[in-house]
Amino acid sequence: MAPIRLWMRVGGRVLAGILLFIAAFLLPGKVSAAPPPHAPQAYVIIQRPATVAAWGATPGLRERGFEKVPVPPGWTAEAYAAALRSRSGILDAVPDAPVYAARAPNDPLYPVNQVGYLSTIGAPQAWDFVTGRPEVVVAVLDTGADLSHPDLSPRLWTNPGEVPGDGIDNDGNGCIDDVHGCRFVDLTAANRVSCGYSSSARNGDVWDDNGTAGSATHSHGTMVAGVIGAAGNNGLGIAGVAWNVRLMIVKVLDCGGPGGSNPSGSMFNVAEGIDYAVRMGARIINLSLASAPGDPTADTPALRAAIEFALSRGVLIVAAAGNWGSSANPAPGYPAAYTQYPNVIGVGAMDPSTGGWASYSAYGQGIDFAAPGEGIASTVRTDLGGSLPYRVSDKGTSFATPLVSGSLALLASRNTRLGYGDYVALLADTASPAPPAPHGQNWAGAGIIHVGNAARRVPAVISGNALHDWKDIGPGVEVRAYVGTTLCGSTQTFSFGPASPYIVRVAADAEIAGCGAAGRVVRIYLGGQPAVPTITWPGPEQDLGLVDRDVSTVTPDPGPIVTQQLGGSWANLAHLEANGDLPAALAYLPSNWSAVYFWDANAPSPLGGTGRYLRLIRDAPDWVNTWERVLRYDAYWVEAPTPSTVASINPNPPPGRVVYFAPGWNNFVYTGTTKRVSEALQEIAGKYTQVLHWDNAAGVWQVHIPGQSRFLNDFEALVKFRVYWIYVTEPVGITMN
Ligand SMILES: [Ca+2]
Ligand SMILES: [Ca+2]
Ligand SMILES: [Ca+2]
Ligand SMILES: [Ca+2]
Repeated sequence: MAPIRLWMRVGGRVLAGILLFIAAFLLPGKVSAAPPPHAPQAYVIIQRPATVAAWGATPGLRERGFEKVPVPPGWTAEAYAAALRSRSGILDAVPDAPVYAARAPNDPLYPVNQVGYLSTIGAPQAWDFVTGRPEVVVAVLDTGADLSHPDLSPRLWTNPGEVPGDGIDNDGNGCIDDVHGCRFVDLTAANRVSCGYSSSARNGDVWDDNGTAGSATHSHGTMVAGVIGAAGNNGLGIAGVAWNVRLMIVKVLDCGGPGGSNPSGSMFNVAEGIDYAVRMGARIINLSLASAPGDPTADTPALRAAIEFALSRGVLIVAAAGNWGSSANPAPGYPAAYTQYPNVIGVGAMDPSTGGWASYSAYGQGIDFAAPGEGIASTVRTDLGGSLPYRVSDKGTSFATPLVSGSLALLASRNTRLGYGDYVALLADTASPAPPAPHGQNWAGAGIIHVGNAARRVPAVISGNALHDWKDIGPGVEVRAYVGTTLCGSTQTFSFGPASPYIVRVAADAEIAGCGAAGRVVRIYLGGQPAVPTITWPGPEQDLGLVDRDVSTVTPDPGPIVTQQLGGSWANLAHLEANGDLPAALAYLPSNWSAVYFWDANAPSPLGGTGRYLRLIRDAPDWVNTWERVLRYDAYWVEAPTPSTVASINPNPPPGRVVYFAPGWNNFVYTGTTKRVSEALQEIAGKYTQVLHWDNAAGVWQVHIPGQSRFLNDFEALVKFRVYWIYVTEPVGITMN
């Protein structure tokens, strides 16, 4: 559990309250040697009969008889409450219940400039579950970013295939020295003049050059990046929505001229930027930009191709509606305007002061969500000479859009294994309804996002191989996931090469009551049988995408009677009866046996070394027989001409029995719990080279070679009471547990 602060957040008053509290304790004067007062483990809330409140006054908690009393040492809160309930003069007594503050970051601008709109979208509640994972990469296609900004530089994506500063495109992706992202800005007559550009080179120069010192609008890309993913809880500036994801900086907009008011670019460069971001591993692409409203020339084949490529890779494109909602043509620009691409998410802005449509926000077809677009605080360029590299209030769909991107990045961090459509559906299912706007048209899609409710609802995805005794069980077997007695997900095994894996989606408690929550145990059933091991629902900051969780049903232990098969010729049996002299001790065998052999691994071999067969041949003269006494759990061979069965009392050997093996082949009855060979023989790992089991029904040896792919092994588990042969390279013992 991440540390949870036990104070209530009330705007900026938290700090003031704490300082006063500390000051009161630090008053000079008395120095006391008395021991510190007992700090109770818990409290009980009692209720006495009400006292009379002042006439006309509403009785408060005290007047209504409520009081909080500490639980004495040695008592549980429940027991103490029960004892108090039996006392006269106390109407009721119950243990006090804990409450938790939604996780608040310590960034100084957070409580002043961010808590309002970030609470509107439920970010503090989401942070109780997830603050972002570095493997989730969000590409910011914008004017670039200040790569040196202290709240951004720790969170930048880095291209592992690129050597910085050598002027070479080391990874051959078409972009030179693209360490944190790539620049797709073509030289034009206009930007040569306004920005001083001299080249269209594709390189890693993605520094934000939007605006000039003293200009009112600047740092567009640096701001957008900060809204998504500024480092949170680092005691510095602001917190992004997702504190720990990584930001890929792709520069597709120019400097915007000396005033910085109108950074611009070309739709083809945007398409290139999308293509680059998808190829380099971004899961979410933020576009706080748009074409002119409904501009048909912006709907280009290249843009469509880039979006379709992103769709094929499951990458989300989150695009601003535009800020012309009060103009003659209020339709969203491209790409937000697309309705045919489920991975393109159009974002409109709401005004937190009214809870409704922000009048500048474009509206109409293509809008999927709304988010606050007013009073947004973020990072700005450090090289423009401001006293703080932050702006505390800006507005526009440009800043509503990264709130949605950051929220999707949080959901993708909580479970990295869901599809893009799952993340969108989680936001849609939990969005707050948006009030209608005067124009009566779609400005908010599914509503105003609430990532706190969405994060609570993120399902787990559990995948692995479905096995019986850790051996493949084939496709088409029903897989069910239960938490307690609640069915939380189901699927079937499918065929994948020689394996039959499963991928099951398991609902969270917020979706199906009783299902997943931190620490709860998920049990998988295969074909109706419970499998092991069970899986614990991950806690905060852990990934709900759980891979390689192989689960296996196991052959149950035999009951009080063990039945063994006697084959048509030689059969390998375990002696489960008491120790005894031969042949009387084998009286339980069917009468048609002709010979029994026992491999004595410790006896001197007539050929030199140790290990030889001892024999007992029926009706042979005594001198022919070399085997005189049989011990419990010895495995031996029986020759019998017709199939029959042998029933013995199951002696249920206690766990902890140690069986010793000499170098070479050894024969043993496994009496531990049925489990993986590697696990059952963990004590002697590296000291055995083969395990064999004779399959009486098929008349073949089954072979297990440690370290070999399980698909090449004939068996993968040691099953209780089966007989095995093992080849060991040195004297060893195994404990049967
Ligand atoms: Ca490169
Ligand atoms: Ca390079
Ligand atoms: Ca920060
Ligand atoms: Ca859309």
